[in-house]
Amino acid sequence: MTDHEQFPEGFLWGAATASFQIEGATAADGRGPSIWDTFCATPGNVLGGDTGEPAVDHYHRYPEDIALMRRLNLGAYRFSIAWPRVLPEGAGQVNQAGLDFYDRLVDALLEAGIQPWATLYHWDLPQRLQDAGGWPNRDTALRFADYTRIVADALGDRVENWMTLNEPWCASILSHYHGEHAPGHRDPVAALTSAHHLLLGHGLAAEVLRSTGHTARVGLAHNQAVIRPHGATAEDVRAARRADGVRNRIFTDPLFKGAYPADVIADLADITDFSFVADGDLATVAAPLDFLGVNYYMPEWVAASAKGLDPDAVSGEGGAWLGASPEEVHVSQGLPVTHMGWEVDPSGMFDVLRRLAAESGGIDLYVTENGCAYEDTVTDDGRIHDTDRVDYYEGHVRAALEAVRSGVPLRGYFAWSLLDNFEWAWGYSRRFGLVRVDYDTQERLVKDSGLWYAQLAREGRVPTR
Ligand code: GCO
Repeated sequence: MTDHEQFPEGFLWGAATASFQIEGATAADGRGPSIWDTFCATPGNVLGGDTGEPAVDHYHRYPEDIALMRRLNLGAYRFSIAWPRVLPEGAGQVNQAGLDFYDRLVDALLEAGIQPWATLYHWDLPQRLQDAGGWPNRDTALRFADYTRIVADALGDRVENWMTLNEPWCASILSHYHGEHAPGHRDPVAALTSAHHLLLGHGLAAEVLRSTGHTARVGLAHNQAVIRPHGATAEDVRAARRADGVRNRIFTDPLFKGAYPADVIADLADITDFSFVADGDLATVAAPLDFLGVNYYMPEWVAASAKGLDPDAVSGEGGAWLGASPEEVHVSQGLPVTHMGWEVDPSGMFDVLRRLAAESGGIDLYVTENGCAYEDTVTDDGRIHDTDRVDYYEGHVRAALEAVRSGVPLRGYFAWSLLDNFEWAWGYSRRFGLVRVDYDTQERLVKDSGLWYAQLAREGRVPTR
């Protein structure tokens, strides 16, 4: 047997989920409302009028779901904690029953031999904090640190690996500028202010996690975009630089260099003077991380203008990204797409890992999300032969292995997602699971991709097919 398909000893295989996407039980045991409950309640925001209820009822079915994780041979499970379960009002009175749910979950994971990897914020901000101004309000970062203290005190004796935030770009710019996610605003200043306050919240939470006296490895899960110029022209290269600035470097430069990038400050000068940055903030944000989580799905190509391009390939006219000039656009390359319409290109995974390994100064990297939605069908044999999803995973896992081979300190990989679930603005219409959920019965069924992944996780080598 050759070893060219083999991952290093100890490489961690996991799967990821997020509280609002799977838990359901939105009013159980004293949980308060989150901005996603509010967002879902407004017609037109979420496809089909879907809501977080009942999702996949993981709140009640977690023992069954942990049994599935065992079947998939997972070494780790990345989940998120719902802030409004712990603090229904966002601050103040702790809801012990909500905290107890995570206590039971962590105990059950450890008993099953699965490492719990906890994300503190995967977008379900307590509605009461939104009413007080949400992430554009600096106070939210301080409340996030308070919430972190409560969770770390309760779980820090058993949870070692913590991610403060999931995808700060989504929680700030996608939700406050593009309006696609809760709270659904379209205000560039609010978006940039939110981005800074999320980073500040991350830094403050990191300090809290490190002060508990328990072993805590602190990271965050960042969806670094892989931005490529569509053409080799100076204009397209410039468009790509601008997009990269506001998608990536506006987060990674504060984290790794303790400063906002000068070109981004200049590009955004008409929108903000960055006066939301207070003295000392950037030192807090830039405290060294123990690891970086990388969420990767697809690359993106950008062009300075749609002139001369196939109109069907072009999108985002009039404001493709925050700070874009109205002419700048995204351009699809005609590659195969997933059910999200996202182009499949595993070389983007290799590129993003190489780049972040260089920029993050040698800390451990983990792919904290990678996966795909396809339109699954249950065939007559009662199974789901999702070869498209297996192909996607195989291509990306190979790209991850290539990155490891090239010296990237990649230590693990989490598939998105364990279960089919609530895919945000797409509701339940997009299925990302290794395990299918029948939304009428809540029955779980391991897909072929799940069986493939179970073999990968057991053997630590890419399965032959
Ligand atoms: C994200 C989120 C997940 C999504 C997944 C698929 O990366 O956007 O972390 O919650 O469901 O990425 O879109």
